[in-house]
Amino acid sequence: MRVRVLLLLTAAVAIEFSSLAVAGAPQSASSSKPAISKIEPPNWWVGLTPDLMVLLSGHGLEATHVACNLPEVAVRRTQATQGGDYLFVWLRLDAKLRSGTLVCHAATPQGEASFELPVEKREPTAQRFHGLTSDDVIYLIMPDRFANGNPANDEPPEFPGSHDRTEALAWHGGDLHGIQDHISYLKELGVTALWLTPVVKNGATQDYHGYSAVDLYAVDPHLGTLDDYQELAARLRQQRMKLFFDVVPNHVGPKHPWVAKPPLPDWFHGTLENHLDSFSPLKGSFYGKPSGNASAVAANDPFEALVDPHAPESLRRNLTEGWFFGMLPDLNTENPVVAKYLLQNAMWWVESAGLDGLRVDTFPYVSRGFWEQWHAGLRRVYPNLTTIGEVFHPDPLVASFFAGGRKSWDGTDSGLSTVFDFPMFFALRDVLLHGAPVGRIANVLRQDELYPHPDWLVPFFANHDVPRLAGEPASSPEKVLSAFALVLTLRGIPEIYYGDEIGMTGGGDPENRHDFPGGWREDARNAFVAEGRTPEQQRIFSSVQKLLRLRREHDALRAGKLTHLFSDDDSYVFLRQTEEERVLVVFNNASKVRHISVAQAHTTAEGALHATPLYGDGGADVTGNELRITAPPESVSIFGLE
Ligand SMILES: [Ca+2]
Ligand SMILES: [Ca+2]
Repeated sequence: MRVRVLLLLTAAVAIEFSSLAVAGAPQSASSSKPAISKIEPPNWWVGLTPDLMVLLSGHGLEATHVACNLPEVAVRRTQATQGGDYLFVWLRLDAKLRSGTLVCHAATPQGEASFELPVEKREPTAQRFHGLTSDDVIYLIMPDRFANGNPANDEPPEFPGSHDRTEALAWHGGDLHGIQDHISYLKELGVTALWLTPVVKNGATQDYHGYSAVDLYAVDPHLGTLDDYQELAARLRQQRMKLFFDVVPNHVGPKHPWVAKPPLPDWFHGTLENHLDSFSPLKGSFYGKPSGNASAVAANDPFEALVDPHAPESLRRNLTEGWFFGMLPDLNTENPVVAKYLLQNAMWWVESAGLDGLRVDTFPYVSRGFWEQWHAGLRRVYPNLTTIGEVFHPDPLVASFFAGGRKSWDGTDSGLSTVFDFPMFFALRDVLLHGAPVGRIANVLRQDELYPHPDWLVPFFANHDVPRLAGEPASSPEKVLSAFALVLTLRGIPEIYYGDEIGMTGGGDPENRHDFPGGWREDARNAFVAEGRTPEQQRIFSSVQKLLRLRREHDALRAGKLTHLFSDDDSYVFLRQTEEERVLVVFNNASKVRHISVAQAHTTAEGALHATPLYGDGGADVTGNELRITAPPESVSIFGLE
């Protein structure tokens, strides 16, 4: 209950509340001269927000008086914490403020320290912050594993021993320059938007994945610099491609300096010594679920209790306040000061690089009240920004609960643009690899009604957290191509995972994160170019490229209404339709050829007299009364219907 009450308070009152909480904490008076070692954010922009909260790190910052040089900037209040090792400064930025460098002096009885905060003009916004549409296809890259554009940063001096390509869990040397060097490859493939796993600075030799931040305002030196990130974003924009930042408001890395010394006593949920574990206490039997997990890949945690209006708070708290894996420090997103820090941080990345969206990690593990406020703050400045939440769960009822666009029983609208279509992911994997009925696909689609914007769902068959599809024992190149064809023709904004377009193999993490062959100068083969691919790699690449081209050429595949024509244990036939065209997609999962007849009357195929093959080896004979379809084993075929 405390969480809900806090969030209902106005920001100003809530800040006072947190200051009261701090007043009671033991703090030793500092006698050292003031020193400032870090300022967050390091810069800001004119006209972005009417106020700004600055977090200074250093020493001797207690009993501080802060004054700044620009008359348009007022210091509203300050608060020193941790015996003067942190100082929060709340600034009001007058609308008359023009660009300049704010120089502030922090004076204490022991001396004086100063800090500078450049406040810049915003770049023209016309080409930035567009957000996604169904014209887009997202390509997920783990930057350490894609291409090494700058061998000089492979092992930054502050991280000795961190680089070793022979170690699956070490840094491999891929970087932002490497991605920039291969924009032409991505254009040739036909994807339009990049989602990079987190580029923020991480702290441990095994944190190549980026999800263990130690500095939320810096690019990891293995990957490059902020300039490199901004240059990559600009080069992508020139090519009309979009860029997504992977944001993790739920937690930071265990080595973040905050863990030993939090800026506020309740900066985290709990402490290093005493915290909850995100492991959900919810047992399957609570809701009468059969024991065992029939799905190919288990969900992160049962999120059912978060969705259930009748569940007791005790079933939810581990999930939203527990430390992820029991080890990742969980930010106290109910504290308005933490919430302000996280909102400003997200805005800083979006503004710094002109981003089109944010992929939001571990979405259910953060309270919905936080998301509502966070999204409201972002949308005030970036109304078109797309946010995609990770809700790792097979049930559309659970996944849809977290999508924004309407208030749920808790009176909260998460504000999230959309979610990854994990239910479709689970269905596709079960169908392709584990003999589940193909009808599972239609079963996921029939529940689209649950989502405020089903056309924005992000269908996918792989990401960095699950085994490569081509690496699964029951897989085959045909199954990989079926997965691509389905994901690229079903409704929504598809996401594909780097390297799947050449059939990269590998099991679970970290084997699903191998280096893209040819991304390193010393690689024997360069699969970024046709002559460097094996015949099998080239076959998959050409088919994916063709599917992406078809998607570009046919409005119906991007924006058309989807209707089922046929569905059973082995096959699914559906139609995508706009006012101008109809496109027929036929999926046969059986190991033998299939002949399917579909009566056209009272279906969206009514009136069609001809089918033009667009993709695949299937056949379709259209009589006007009946579609007579021949579907090869383990295949997808696509036809235009006239
Ligand atoms: Ca490098
Ligand atoms: Ca949390």
